[in-house]
Formats: sequence, structure tokens, C-alpha cells
Amino acid sequence: MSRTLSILCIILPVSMAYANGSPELQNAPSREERMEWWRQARFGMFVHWGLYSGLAGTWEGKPVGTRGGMEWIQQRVKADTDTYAKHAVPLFKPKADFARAWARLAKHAGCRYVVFTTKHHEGFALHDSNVSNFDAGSVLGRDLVKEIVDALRAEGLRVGFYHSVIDWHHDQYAYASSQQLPHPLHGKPYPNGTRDHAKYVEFLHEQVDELMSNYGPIDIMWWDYSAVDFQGNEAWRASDLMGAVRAKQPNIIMNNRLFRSPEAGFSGMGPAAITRQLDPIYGDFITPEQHIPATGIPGVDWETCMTMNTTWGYSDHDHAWKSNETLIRNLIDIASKGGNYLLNIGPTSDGSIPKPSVDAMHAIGEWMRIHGESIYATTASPFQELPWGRCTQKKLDNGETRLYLHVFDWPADGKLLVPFVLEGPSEAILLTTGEKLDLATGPEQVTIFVPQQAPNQAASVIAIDTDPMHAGPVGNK
Ligand code: JFZ
Repeated sequence: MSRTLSILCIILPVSMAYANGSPELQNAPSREERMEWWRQARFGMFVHWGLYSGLAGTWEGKPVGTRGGMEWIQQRVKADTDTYAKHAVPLFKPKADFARAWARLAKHAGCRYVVFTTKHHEGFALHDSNVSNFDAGSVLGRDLVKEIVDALRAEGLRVGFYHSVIDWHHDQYAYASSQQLPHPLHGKPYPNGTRDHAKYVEFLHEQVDELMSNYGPIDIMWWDYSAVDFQGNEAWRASDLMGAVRAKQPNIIMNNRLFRSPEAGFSGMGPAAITRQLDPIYGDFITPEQHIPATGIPGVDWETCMTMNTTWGYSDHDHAWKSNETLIRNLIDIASKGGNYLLNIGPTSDGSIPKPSVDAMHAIGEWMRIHGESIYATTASPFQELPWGRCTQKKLDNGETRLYLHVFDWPADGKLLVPFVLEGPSEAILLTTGEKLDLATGPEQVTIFVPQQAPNQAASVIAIDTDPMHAGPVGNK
């Protein structure tokens, strides 16, 4: 779309909304209120979809690899943006109504929210942008963000925008400022002379403002990403950006990836760099990637994002699919540690979802239909460790606590031992089948008498209600 007219339309209203002390900010809901739905949701669907989806892991007829993120294909083959667009744009052919299938699949799987790529590192925006020609509006005459948002809302799902602050398209993005952030031209001089990164940052803020203004209430802003050597206010005017987002969307929650510092949850790159603290001025939650922290992170909201194979963006060549059992157990493991699971799908060029992902989501949905109450609105396990599985818990209205015992390794002798003190009458229900189970209480443990065979191979769930005045785990430090 045309730039000149649109820039004028955007600057005036935005600068007014930014003003401190605006009524929206004074009446803003507290962080606890904003986080409430997300803490109960526990399970979301991630979607990576863009021009890379059409390339599908292949460049000039050759597979680029069988493992790893093919949404990075432009960087992998070191293509400048014009070459990349020439190859990729003709292959990106969204079919009509693709978004309805995404929304239905997420709903069916038991997801409560969906986070999708509004723009990935390649720089192609899925909305109809007035400040770019590299967007679905200009290239396809469609607003794919609107199509997706409408479909998600129709299924009652919460809506999250993934937005890359790294940009491999914009001609003022100063990639030489970072040795750590990826760029296809990394190490080469700028093809267009010097770059004024402030211009890119202005563009970034304008596009984000479009996304925050034109699609109704947005629940999550999922930024991606920063490095120690380029982050935060220096790289993105991050605090201003977050303030502008909150001014337009008072209920929104955001991750911490506009920053990379110890106070913001990271000391560097990779799983070991998570610092287990987060000052909310840097974001509302942290995002362990492709791994589940060994323990919960008390006081810090977190969400593990994960692929079903090894790539976020669709590839024809990656067949390393995780089993349904692994995915279900990951969801349980994460809930037992107090986190959320954001599980990725990578649709193909026309928006179709690969069959292995559809099948996996259906399997998770089947499990969730029976066992969902042991995941939604639960909190972390009271036990340090259980030899046979995991535990989640929930406060009941009558003041009791319901424990959900997720059994991965079914006892061969029909006796499940729980290191728990239980006084007074209680009963156990095998949620998986609905049957009541007998139990025997002892000074150090409860024995639950279970059927011979595990009723569910991935995880069977037993619920016990306990009065916390007379019960508690044994052996916790
Ligand atoms: C980023 C993206 O580069 C990737 O394509 C995908 O979108 C993923 C969800 O996010 O990947 C990252 C970002 C940060 C780290 C690792 C991978 N990190 O902090 O280690």
C-alpha cells in the first residue's frame, strides 16, 4: 500500500495515545488480572506461517536440510531480500478459509489460545500494512491477520501475535549492530550504503500500532527476539513499544523477548541462560524454547514453546515427529511444574496443516476431553518427584485440595504408592474410566489399588480430594 498517505494518518493518533496519564493507563487492570486467563489456560497452539512455508525447506530444487528451523531458510541460503522474494512470493498461495481449519483444530485439541506469526524474521507481514509493500495486503490483496483473528474468535479462542523485531527485509535495519542476531547478509557491507536504524525502529512501531489498532482486543504480544549485544531500548526502543501496546490494549500480556538481560529472565542464549527471575517491566512471562525446565520457576510465569518435529516453519524434509505420547506427557510435565505449553504447527503454502500435526492434535484432544480438568486451572505439583509420573493440584470451593496423579508407569502389582499423609475418609477416582478406587492409608504413604492394565497408555489420571489441614506430602524439603 502507499506509504505517504498512511504515515500521516498514523503519526498523529499514535503520539496522542502515548501521552502519560492517559485515562486508559490509569484504569489499567493489574498484572494479576491480566494473567488470570493465561494461568488457567495451560495449553496453546503456536503457528509459524509465512513465505518460507511455500519454500518448504527447498532452495533451487535442493533440500536445505532435514533438521532445524526452515523459517530461517533465507538466512540459511544467504539470500538478499529481493532474491528471496522472487523465489518465495509465487509459492505462497493461501487458500480460502484456511484459518477456520486452524481454529477448529486448536479448539478440538483443547487449546485455549493461539499465537501466530504476524511477521517472522523474513519481514513479510501477514496483515494489510499501510507502511510496507512487503505484506499480504500489497502482494495478495488480502489481510491474512484479519482472516485468522476472525476464525479464532469464532471458536472462542484467545488471540496472540508473534512479531519478529529482527527484520531481514527492511533496508534500514542495521544488522551490523549485532554479532549475535541472525541476518542473511551478516558480515557483508550494507548493499545500500549506511543505514539509519532509527528509521527501521519507527517502521517497527508503526506496524505494531497497526496490529494493535485494527483487529480488536489482542490477548498476547509474543516478541521475538533479542541478543545480549543488541536488545531492549537501544535496539527497539522497547519500553516505548511496550507502553504504546499497553495504551491500545490494556489487557494484553507480553513475553520478555524484547530484552536479553538477567533482570529480564536471561543471561545469554540457550536453556542454561534462563535466570529464573523476571521484572514485569520487561514482560509478563518467559519462554523456554524446545525444553521443559527441570523444576517449576516459583514466582515467574513461563511457557515452553516446542515444535512437533524439529522445524517451526513447514518443511517437506523433516519427518522427525514426536510421538503423541511424548506430546501428551510434555503437556502434563509442564502443567505439573506450573507452566504453559505452546505447541507449534507449521502449515504449508496454502495454509493446510500437515497430517502428522492434525493427528497429534486430535490425540491430545481425545486425552484432554477425558482428563482436561487435571490440566486447566491447576497449579504445580506439591511433590518434589514421583517415581511413576506427575501430579497437578487444584483448590476446590469447599476448601479441600484435589490432587491429580498422572501415572506414566503403571504399577505391575496393582498398587500405586503415593508419598502422602492422609487422615480421615477419602476416596480416589480413576478419571480415565470414572471408576472408584480403594485406598489404604499409612503413616508415610497412601496405597491406591488400581486395575491390572493401564487404562490410558500416555497417562492415566487418578483424582483424590484431601483436606489440607489433615494431609500433606511426605519428604519434601
Ligand atoms: C526464535 C526464532 O528465531 C525461531 O525461528 C522461532 O520463531 C522461535 C519460536 O523463536 O528462535 C529462538 C529465539 C531465541 C532463542 C533460541 C531460538 N534463544 O534465546 O536461545
